[in-house]
Amino acid sequence: ARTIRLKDYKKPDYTIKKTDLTIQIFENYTQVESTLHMHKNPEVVGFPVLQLNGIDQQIQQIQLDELVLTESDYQYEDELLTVQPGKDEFVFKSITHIKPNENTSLEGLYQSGTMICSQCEAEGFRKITFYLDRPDVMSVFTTRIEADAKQYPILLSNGNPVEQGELAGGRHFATWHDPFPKPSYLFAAVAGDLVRHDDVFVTQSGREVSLRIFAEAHNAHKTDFALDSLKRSMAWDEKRYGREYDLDIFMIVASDFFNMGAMENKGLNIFNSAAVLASPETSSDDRFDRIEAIVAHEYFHNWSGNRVTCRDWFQLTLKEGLTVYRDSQFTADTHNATVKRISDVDMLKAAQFSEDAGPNAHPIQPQEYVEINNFYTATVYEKGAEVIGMIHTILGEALFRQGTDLYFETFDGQAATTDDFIGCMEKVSGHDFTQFKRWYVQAGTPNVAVEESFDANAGQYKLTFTQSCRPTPNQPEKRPFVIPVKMALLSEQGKELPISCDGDFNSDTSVLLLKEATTVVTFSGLNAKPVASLFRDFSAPVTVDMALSDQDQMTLATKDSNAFNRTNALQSVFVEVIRKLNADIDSAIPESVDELIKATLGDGSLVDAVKAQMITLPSFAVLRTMFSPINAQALAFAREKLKRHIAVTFAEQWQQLANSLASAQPYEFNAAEAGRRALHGTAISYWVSSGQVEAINFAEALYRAAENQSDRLNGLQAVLSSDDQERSEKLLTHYYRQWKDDTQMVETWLALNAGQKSFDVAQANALMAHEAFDLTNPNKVRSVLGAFASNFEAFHAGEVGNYQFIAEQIVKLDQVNPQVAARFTKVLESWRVFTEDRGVPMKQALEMIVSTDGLSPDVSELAMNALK
Ligand code: HT7
Ligand code: ZN
Repeated sequence: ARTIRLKDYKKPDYTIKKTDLTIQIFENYTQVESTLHMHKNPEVVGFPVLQLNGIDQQIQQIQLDELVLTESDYQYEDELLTVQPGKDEFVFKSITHIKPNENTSLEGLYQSGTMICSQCEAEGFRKITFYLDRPDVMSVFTTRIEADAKQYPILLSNGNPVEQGELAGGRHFATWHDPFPKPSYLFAAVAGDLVRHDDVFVTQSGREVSLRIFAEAHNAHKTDFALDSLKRSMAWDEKRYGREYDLDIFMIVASDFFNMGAMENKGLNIFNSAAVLASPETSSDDRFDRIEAIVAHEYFHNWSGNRVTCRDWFQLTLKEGLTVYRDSQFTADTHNATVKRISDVDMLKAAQFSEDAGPNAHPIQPQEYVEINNFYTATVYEKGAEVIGMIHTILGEALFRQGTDLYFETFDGQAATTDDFIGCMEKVSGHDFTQFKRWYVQAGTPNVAVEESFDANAGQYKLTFTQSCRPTPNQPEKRPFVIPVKMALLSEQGKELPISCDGDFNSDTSVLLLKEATTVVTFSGLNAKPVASLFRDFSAPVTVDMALSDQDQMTLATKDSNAFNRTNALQSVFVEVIRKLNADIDSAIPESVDELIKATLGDGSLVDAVKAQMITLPSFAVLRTMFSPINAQALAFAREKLKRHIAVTFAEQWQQLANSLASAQPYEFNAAEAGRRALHGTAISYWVSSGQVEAINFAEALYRAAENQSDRLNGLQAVLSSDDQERSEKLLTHYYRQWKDDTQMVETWLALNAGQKSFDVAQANALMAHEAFDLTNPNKVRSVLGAFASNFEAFHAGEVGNYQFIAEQIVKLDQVNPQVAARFTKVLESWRVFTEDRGVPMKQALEMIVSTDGLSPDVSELAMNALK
């Protein structure tokens, strides 16, 4: 497989001004007729050959202007069709056949349940027809779809509908025109027997936009929440970013077979059913949260991604980092900003810090790739959003907004670069981002070591910040990053003190900038040693080492006025206790743990959701990034011991909360109610963990009586985490019987099974043989293999044979769906961090994968890197 490098970027020799497609869907194949109105790039001398991308195209006819080419006039090999146009302006036409019903990769045009749908990002369009399948070729598309009228009454594509009608033989057609030039990755087509739900949005300039959500009949009753989320997203983007929707119609289609969450195709978003369909009966609060965020994310792409797109795939973070940042702001504005920040940072630490520490570490702007699908990562998305967030932190809201306005105006209708974006920020602010741009090209999570000293006589407090960043593949040395430290100095009572210092400190934003490897800052006018609250709201994606006295740690964990930092301080206490227990399971649990839990539970100023986040122990996904080597069993025991300690010590309080936080009111999804249910679930989980029989009875009763999925899962998950195997099995059997006809509930059921502490290979095989499982359906695969692999206690602290099992599944899945298979190789890439008893079998499993014949570039790129 070929390595693609950013430094080799070259403008295309030819562009496609206009694309006319006719897609005729037949029983066993689909015919695609494509007419491309092409121009030679005026800067190019002579007449280079035209090479169009195309995968699995059965050629029926190739034509240049009026001339039908014979086989000797063109060449089709290595997924490229080569012709010689010999003109500045010409029409290229192809007629090809493709087989959507045999396409299990779920890229290109494929069958999903009863419908046919498309997925083109990043390079799926070349599976539909021959094309210059690269994002800097932007074209105006007109698409006509023809199909059997009974089987596929709904025919959709991008843009506005222009014509529809009947055809002979029970067939019909619909034609769509998208006036906005777009790259092929934003193309979409759908044919199906779908139920439609309508709404209307009136834009700020008074235009009426039709909103439509389509789903197969079995999913059709769950679209209200997504429609509502969409309208709120549209209004928010107008208000916060001045961005108005542009077409007359905005459509969403729900698909049961989908590789990722959703896709922002122009005017026709296609969603994984699990990321759009919600009902209180079947969706937990987390699911509602996720759906709202994904609907918003895809909608926001209409500007950050579609109107302004990426020049090449090395610019992916330009649209993804910015859009993740925008959707996080939307959720923060809509619900509770602290809750959102805590959960985003948790996710960053779990998914991105581990990526940065592993063999596939890459900067948010990778410099090379083999398979672009492998770069839709937490680094490009989530760390990319953190980088945008740092720009916001440095400039402040007003300048940041001027910068995005300038960016959208200047590059509207163009394929842009990350430099173009930064250039706009520099223009509006006069700030020099040259050094800051290192965040785009250097991989790895920087560490900031902080030392403090206090001179009581001079009233001076000194902080010394030393930044470093470990080597990552191909980057042995890093140059210093620009690191914004949002900060406050607190009195022992937690009061914020005025800041006067000699550092690069902005008192309007409370942000101190670190630019050197070592920065020393002296704060003056202090009559007692302050407590430093640093990196407030996680102002930079770094790890921090600072030795704090117990007293300062307590001040931060109980009194810091920044709720994010307060939570972080409390969680650090848990981490340190787990660290001690990990080294010696008999070590004593300090009293500070009890004091902190007591103070947190008794603090009336904290909202329920934050309370729940504060007292929940750090997940294994986060913990594992803090241990090297990881002794999986020791870590599992350590966390369990601390959990039981808190459970038993506060059993009475958990019981009281389990009762007082119960509600018989009808389900409502809002921040306060979701927070109440989160704290309720946390209390029940601790109470059950205390071992009291009443607790597990309470959890089972809650499960059985629940009228919404959040309550149901609060009860069920508590039972499943207990040692009561029999009861767990009974409830899981009951759950499946009750919900076996609901696709999303069945996916959850599979994941609940695979999430049990005792889950093993035998159970995994049984689950994969169950009628509910389907290897060609990514949601089902993720529910079983994904849930098993992220179940630390079962997967890493269980049998070492788990690694061989997952390797075998990856190899099998690779034949069906390489993109999804590749995601699972990441499970094994951290083999070097584990103690040998796990690390060696993990490595052997990777070796088995790599030695397999016919591996996809997707899997082989990641697996080979992991072994380097
Ligand atoms: N821009 C999309 C990324 C994507 C994707 C989506 C669905 C299936 C396959 C895909 N490959 C890449 C999703 C997003 O970030 O909004
Ligand atoms: Zn996106």
